[in-house]
Formats: sequence, structure tokens, C-alpha cells
Amino acid sequence: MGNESSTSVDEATRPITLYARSIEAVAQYIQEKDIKNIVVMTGAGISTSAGIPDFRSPDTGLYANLARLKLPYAEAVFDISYFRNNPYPFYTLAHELYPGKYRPTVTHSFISLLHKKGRLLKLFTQNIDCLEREAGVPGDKIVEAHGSFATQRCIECKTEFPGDRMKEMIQKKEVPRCIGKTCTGLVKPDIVFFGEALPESFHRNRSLPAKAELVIVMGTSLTVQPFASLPSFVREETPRVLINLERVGSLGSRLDDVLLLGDCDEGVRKFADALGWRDELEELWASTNPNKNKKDAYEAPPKTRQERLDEEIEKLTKDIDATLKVTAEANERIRAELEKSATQKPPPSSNPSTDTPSAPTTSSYFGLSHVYPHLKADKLEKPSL
Ligand code: CNA
Repeated sequence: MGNESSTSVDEATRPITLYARSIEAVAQYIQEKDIKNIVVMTGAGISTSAGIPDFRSPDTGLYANLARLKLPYAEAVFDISYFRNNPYPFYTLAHELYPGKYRPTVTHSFISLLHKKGRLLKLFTQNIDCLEREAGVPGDKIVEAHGSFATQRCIECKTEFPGDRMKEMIQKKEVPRCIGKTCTGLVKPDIVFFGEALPESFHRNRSLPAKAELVIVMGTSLTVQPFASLPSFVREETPRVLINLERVGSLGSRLDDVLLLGDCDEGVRKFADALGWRDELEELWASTNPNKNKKDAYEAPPKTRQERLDEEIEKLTKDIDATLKVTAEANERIRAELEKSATQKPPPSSNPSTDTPSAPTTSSYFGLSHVYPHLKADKLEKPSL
């Protein structure tokens, strides 16, 4: 009787496809069944070891730190209506995240290795840092669900803005404006802000998870919809692997779910060990090192995750403070000039300065005391014209 019931419990928890709920069992499944249709789903957590903070990790995520700037709410930095009034927080962040500054992580190289082995059906990424491409995953294998920095356009008339000028503006921390003859609209990279539609490629490929033979979810909190529901489209008997610091979504609730809770880079190395691909993985990752051709290139010892994040957050906070200081100085100058001209000539009937391209206008500044809390109230008062 006792034996019968324990057998039925075993039956109830036994995976359908894998021999066990372990990464070794997943590796064996890939090799024995020659699995070629692997769908990978990723988020900001796969880039944190490259030095790019994620959004939601407590204390170290971008939101926790942007909150210090007293934005009305942290997500405002990616809110299209907020951007329209104040693009500066976004462009400060864009300067930080802009492609070309960071090296792909070993996790990006693992996805690239899946492709090289002919086993990657599609990568769905929420990231906007383009590190998958830099690691060698071809564009046609990637669905950038939240867009990317690859192209940009005017938010008013939709005229495309040249990539080289965009790069220049972001490097100089300036806000680009439309190049159209009559339009002075703000330019924004084609990354998806809250309240904007996802790219057509997301909808076109949305049925692929249901065709997958294996799904790997890495470095995402699975909180942003509709991306977050992709793992639920996977067939019940298809193994799903989660490599993440924490358990997310419904991962772990199915019989063929395998959880590797911890750092992504450690997780993919374990996965590669199980597949016998470790040397190839390390070689592929080494090829992404920008110093690889310098003979005596000094390789600093690897920093801990906490050290890397502390460093990055400190840099980002300094950057934002510097931008705010420049903005405040510019506004001080404008205010002084307005005061001067007020004593010299009568006030204009309208305010023509609301579209000035570099610093925020005096008028927009008045409404931003919540963003620039360190400025004294008297500096925020509207000068009488
Ligand atoms: P998120 O909500 O910040 O979640 C990140 C997840 O990754 C969390 O569950 C963390 O626990 C986990 N995590 C963090 N570091 C590691 C690590 N080293 N190893 C394993 N797990 C880790 O980010 P999501 O991607 O889920 O949210 C979607 C947003 C984030 C998208 O709109 C992105 O555009 C946006 N974003 C992108 C980047 C980027 O491009 N690198 C950076 C920051 C935010």
C-alpha cells in the first residue's frame, strides 16, 4: 500500500521528456535527440556582468537609482509622454547604454554558440544594448522585442535620423532634433517606450515558442507584457530551462522545467560543461575581447558581481548629476538673460523658446522642481518679465 502510493507520487512528478530535472538531462536530450529548434528568451540580467545595470534588482537596478532623482515614477524615463516634456533623463541613460561601450558576456557567447551549432531557432530579447549581435548572433535570428538603438526617428513626423549623427549627439550628451525642414520634433531611438506598440517582428514570430523543442529563459524578471507570456506558449512536454538569480513567472511549475538559480554566466558554463562545449564557449567568448590582438594586453582580475555593479551605479549617478549641473547652469544663464532683457524691453506676447534644442527652456524648467530637487526653490521661480 505504502509502496503503491510512493510509486504514484513518483509517476506524478516524473518529467515527460527528460530523464530527470537536471541540466545534465537537458544536455543529453539535446545530443541524443539532435535538438535543433531551441528558443532563447532573455532580459537585462544577461548583460549585468558586462557592466550594464538591470532595471529591477533591488538597490543595484537602474530603477532603484533613477528613483534618487525623484522622477515622478522610475519608469518615467521610458515613458513617451514624459520624454516629450523632458528627454534629458532618457538621454543620460542612453549615453550609458549606447552600443559599442560594452563587451558581450559569456552568456551572449553561449547563445552565439547555439547558433553556430545550428541549434538556435530564435532569440527573443528585451535588451536594447545589441550585445547579442556583437557576440555573433545574426540579425535574422534575433527578435528585439523592445526595439534597439540600431535606428531612430523624429517622434512627431517620423523622419529617420542618421545613425552617425545620433552616435555623435549621444556621445556629446546632446538631445537630437528632427532634420526635417519645418519640424523641430525630438528624435528618439526606435526602442519601445511604455505606451508604444511592439515591433512587427515580435508579432510575426510570436508563435515560434510553441514550435520549440527546448526553451531557455535567462536574466529576466518576466514582468513586462506581452514578452512575459512567451514561456506560457511553450508546449507542456517541451523542456524549459531557467537560468536566473531568482525564480520568475511560471518557470518551475511544469514537469520538464529545469531551474539553474544563480548567475547567468555560471549557469551557461555549467550547461556548456554538461554538453562538452566548454572549451569552444570560452574560445568564442575570448574572441569578443577587444584586446585580444594586443600581445601584452593587461587583463585585470575579474571583479565580483557586487564590485562591478557598485562601480557602474556610482558612474551612472555621477553622470546624471553632471548632466543636471550643466542643465542648471544653462538655465541660470537663461534666467539672468531674461531678467536683463526684461529691464530693457517689454515682454514678448508668446514664448518662442519652447523648442530650443540644447538645454531645457526656462518655461519647461519651472515645472521640473520634482526632477531637480537639489536646486533651490528661488531658482525655480518664474522671473517676472
Ligand atoms: P529586469 O526586470 O531588471 O530583470 C532582470 C532579471 O535578471 C531579474 O530577475 C534579476 O534577478 C536577474 N538578474 C540580474 N543579474 C543577473 C545575473 N548576473 N545572472 C542571472 N540573473 C540576473 O529586466 P527585464 O529584462 O526582465 O525587464 C525588461 C526591460 C529591461 C526591457 O524593456 C529592457 O529594455 C530593459 N533593460 C535593458 C537593458 C539592456 O539592454 N541591457 C538594461 C536595463 C533594462
